[in-house]
Amino acid sequence: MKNLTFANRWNADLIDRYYENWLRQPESLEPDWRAFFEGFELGHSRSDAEPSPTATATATGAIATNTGLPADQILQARVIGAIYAYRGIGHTQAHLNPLQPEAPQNARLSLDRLGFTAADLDKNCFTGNYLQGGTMTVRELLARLHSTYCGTIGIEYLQIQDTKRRRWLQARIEPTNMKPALPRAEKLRALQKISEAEIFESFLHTRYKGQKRFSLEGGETLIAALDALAERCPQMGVEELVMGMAHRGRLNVLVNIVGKSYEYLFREFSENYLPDTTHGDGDVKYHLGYEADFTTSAGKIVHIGLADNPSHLEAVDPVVQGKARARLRRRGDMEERKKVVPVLIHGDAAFIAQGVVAEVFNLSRLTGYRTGGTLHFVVNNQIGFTTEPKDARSSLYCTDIAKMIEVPVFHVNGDDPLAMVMVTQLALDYRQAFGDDVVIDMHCYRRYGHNEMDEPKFTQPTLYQQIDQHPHVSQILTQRLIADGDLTEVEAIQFSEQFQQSLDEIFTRVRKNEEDQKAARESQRPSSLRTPFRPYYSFDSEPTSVAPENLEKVARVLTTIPENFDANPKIRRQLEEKWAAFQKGEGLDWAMGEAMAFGTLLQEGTPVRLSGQDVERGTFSHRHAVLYDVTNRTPYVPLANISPQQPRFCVHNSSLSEYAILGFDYGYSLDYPELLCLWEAQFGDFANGAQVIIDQFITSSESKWQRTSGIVLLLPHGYEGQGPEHSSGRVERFLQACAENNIQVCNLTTPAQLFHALRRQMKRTFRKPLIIMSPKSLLRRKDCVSKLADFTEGRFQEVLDDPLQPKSPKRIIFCSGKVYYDLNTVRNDNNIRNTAILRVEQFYPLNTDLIQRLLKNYAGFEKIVWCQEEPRNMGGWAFMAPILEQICGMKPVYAGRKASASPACGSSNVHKIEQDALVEHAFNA
Ligand SMILES: Cc1ncc(C[n+]2csc(CCOP(=O)(O)OP(=O)(O)O)c2C)c(N)n1
Repeated sequence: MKNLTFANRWNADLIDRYYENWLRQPESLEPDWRAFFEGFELGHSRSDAEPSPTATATATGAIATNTGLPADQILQARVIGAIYAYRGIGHTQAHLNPLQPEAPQNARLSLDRLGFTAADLDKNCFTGNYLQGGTMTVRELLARLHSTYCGTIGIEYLQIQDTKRRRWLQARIEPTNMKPALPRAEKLRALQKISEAEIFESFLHTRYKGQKRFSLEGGETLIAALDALAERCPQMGVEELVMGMAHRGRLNVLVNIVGKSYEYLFREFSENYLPDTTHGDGDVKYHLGYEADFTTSAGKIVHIGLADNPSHLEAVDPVVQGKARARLRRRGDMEERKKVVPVLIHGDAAFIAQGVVAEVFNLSRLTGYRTGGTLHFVVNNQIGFTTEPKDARSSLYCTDIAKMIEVPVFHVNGDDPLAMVMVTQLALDYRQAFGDDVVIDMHCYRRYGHNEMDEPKFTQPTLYQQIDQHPHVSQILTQRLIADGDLTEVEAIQFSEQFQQSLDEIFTRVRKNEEDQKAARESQRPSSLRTPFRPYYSFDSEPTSVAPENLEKVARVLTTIPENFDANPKIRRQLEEKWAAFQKGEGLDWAMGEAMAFGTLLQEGTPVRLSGQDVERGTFSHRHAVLYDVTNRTPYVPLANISPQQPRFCVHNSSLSEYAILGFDYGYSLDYPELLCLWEAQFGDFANGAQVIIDQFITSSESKWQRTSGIVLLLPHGYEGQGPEHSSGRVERFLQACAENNIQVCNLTTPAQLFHALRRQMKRTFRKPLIIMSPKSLLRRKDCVSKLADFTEGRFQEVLDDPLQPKSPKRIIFCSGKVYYDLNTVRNDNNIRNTAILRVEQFYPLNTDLIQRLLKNYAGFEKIVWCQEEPRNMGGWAFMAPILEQICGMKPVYAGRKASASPACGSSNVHKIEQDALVEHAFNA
């Protein structure tokens, strides 16, 4: 305790540390220190809480102690307690809600509950690690703490365990008192941006009555904040912002931040507007993305892109992360991750309620998925459609989910734009310093209904009466700037008149001159990455076979264990077998097919990224893309050692998420089309956890937004008696979504087919998502192997002919995937000669010409059968039956499981009985 009399700024950190230790393990400290912290704790404990044995409540409610400690030490302990209390819960009495005239009061921060009496106020105290130590009166201290932590900004940061980060924040928060000291030019710019935002909305409101625009009004401060962000980017080393946001205020952001021209946007609103797509379905205007260069007031360029997004709230979040990661790679910033910043704008109701938000937070520090920190803005208008916060969340704040990753959360009153600008600048600086996310929760309101056709007074009559009376944020800021001497009344009026006038001019021009419209539209087309929609597909491709010497180089690396590397003996043996197979030129298995596709692509300069749960080893222990030394777990990645010049091979075990991870990799594939980007599901069944990404992005983004992706989905699929959730990649769902050549759906049966399919994916001039029902038992099936010649000479075959080429078969069985091997076994075992088996390797786009060509060799067949292992309402049956009928001129017979509510049965015995029956049926039906 003696030390305490010497408490000063140099040992404030020490006191802090002792305090943390005391909280965790009081007995670890000396008795003096224990007594000190007990006093401290009493100082800021609730007076109605159970008193500690050493404390008694006095008649005034203040706490007296009988520790025997001198009064000044008790006072000092309470001072430290008060500092902690304000830092921890000051935000609960910050004035955040613009619709409330007063800030809320939190009794825990009352003088009484902090343990002070009026008589303490003029006593001097030591401030510990607050403002680097020093002395001031208790009155001054409390006033200052109140002003810092309970103004129009509420800050939550004590959830951050890392002292460095907390100290950094304190150094920015406490000396500035969280009172923005912006240069006049920045203040005027904020006003200008808010005015532009307001006038833009009111312009659309009066000119395009009845059209949905999801007005930002009530939250216009967002535009000033985003502008301040872009303005600060160059000095913080940021070259690009990758943004994602939902409907609210999107048009405003597109025009006032991203740089879409007014002409272009107004044209989309005009009655005569027809999108200029000849194919594809397009999308509503408040879903469309855009990208352009933003020029700062200092003449520097920041590239800003806003991602296209569907109505599904928050679904775009992981996509934006993937896009940002791809663009970081483009800019060669794969270590520090400072040049590109993802920015996500959320609604309060969606942010706390949509689970994908938590999934995305969880990606923020993972090696394969981190993007160097995301800035989150919440347009917290205190309502979700008609639902109020009490029905929308169980947490205090809509941002509480962010606390799971220990990042700072700023709550800001949206009627204080200068505070928003200050916090935004601070947030970017923090992100650049620590590579972490930051959350800014802007408390505002929604001036109209959910959209412009919606009457909010049906459900929130009193709230909306209040909102009707509430002044616009531009008025509030104008008054403040006038009061501070930054602006004259005349200047303010002039500014808004000028802007209104220029909008009027643009509007007239748009109406009058169709030609101008076209020119403006063309010149405003985003320059990169967006390709005109053409539902183009070709079965052709550049050759995908590989010269034997190149294959050998790859195979050698894949099967060679480095010297001094102590490999697992089973893996060593497997690699020896693989090398022997390669040398023999036959018996190359599935894993080899995949690894040789990756290896040869890398050899030719194409980078590869594979992501998903446990993909490094592979769920079924077949891949072993990363080997671990058995003595020290040093990793070795054979595919990263193909050649010194090769691009990166990235393989990442992912978090246990489908939605966020598939969204991420889809986003990656959009903005890095030169890379082979694969996502593997643990079992295909789990892909439906990512159904929103499949439906809203992968299958439809080309048609809606002219965005093409070459992502590959590997979905382990096959009926092997493992039960309802380990059998089906739900091929039927993908087939139902097929149209306009949007995706490719495959169910492959040989390693060489996989090799060519993966290589073909990168060798063509167009990109289409590739969905592969990938195998499980076939990974080890002895007859599911390919010859080396299939790699050096072959190409991908959409339909595989029968290798036995039976003469004049009476029956043709069509099938796809693993069941082929079961059929072939029965045919061999029973010496059946009159049946040909054709394999549909690519369901969509289906190469019907090829089927017709193959059938010519089997002229005279009398019956066609579609055999599948999936239930009748699943698998390829519904898709293939009408096509086969058309091609063959006869109805196909169905051989497969009966229609079923669940994809597979739970008993492996029943499975076997069913499987045997359906295979037999294919030959007898
Ligand atoms: C996943 C999903 N569920 C439901 C909806 C329908 N919906 C559209 S906006 C909205 C309310 C959103 O509230 P909030 O997130 O607070 O944003 P705000 O509209 O208030 O800006 C709802 C429920 C949707 N678009 N997406």
